[in-house]
Amino acid sequence: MKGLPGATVFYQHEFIDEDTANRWYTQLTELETWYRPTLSMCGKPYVQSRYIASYVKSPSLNARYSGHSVKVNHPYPPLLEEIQRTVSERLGVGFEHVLLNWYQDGSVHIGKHRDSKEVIASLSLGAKRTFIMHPYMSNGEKKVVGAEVKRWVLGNGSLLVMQGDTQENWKHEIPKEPKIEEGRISLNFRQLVHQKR
Ligand SMILES: O=C(O)CCC(=O)C(=O)O
Repeated sequence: MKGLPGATVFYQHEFIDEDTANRWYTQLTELETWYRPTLSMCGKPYVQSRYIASYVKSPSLNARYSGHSVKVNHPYPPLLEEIQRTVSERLGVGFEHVLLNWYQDGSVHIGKHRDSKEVIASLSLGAKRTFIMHPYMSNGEKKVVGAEVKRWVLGNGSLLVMQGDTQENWKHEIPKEPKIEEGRISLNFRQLVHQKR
């Protein structure tokens, strides 16, 4: 992806075909493990607007985001095995963990944040949503000189890969888009997980 100095980001708009993306979206909404995570900010609990579900390949692994533990499930259901196999085979990268985010409509969002440094491959299913990358600021200065905010639309069946120094130098978000009535699920495959439970 051009225009993102200090980041290594790949984006493919039609990674999987629309029929498969729609079928996977509908089937994934039926998972029984969805829940809304609670983050604690300044000692107060905040229930997040999106539902998440998380699976690990090995029961000895766990996952944390923004310093918070995520409820992990094991084993992967067959559909998630199939989806992860498709992504891994096409990229030539194995993954140990998947975090699913379900944005039920455009009022559901995820704020600006950075993730851990491992390769993250993110498959989008359902409604198109805007993705925004913001230069990371440290002591009032951009970590990468000349970096500017970049936004584009993540399509149904698209794949986004972030790796290298991306998380060091950039934040990302999915902002609210109140006019969007349809839902979107993102599957975020990671190599993660080096902390034992
Ligand atoms: O839904 C997405 O595409 C982004 C998800 C994300 O940034 C995260 O789970 O940390």
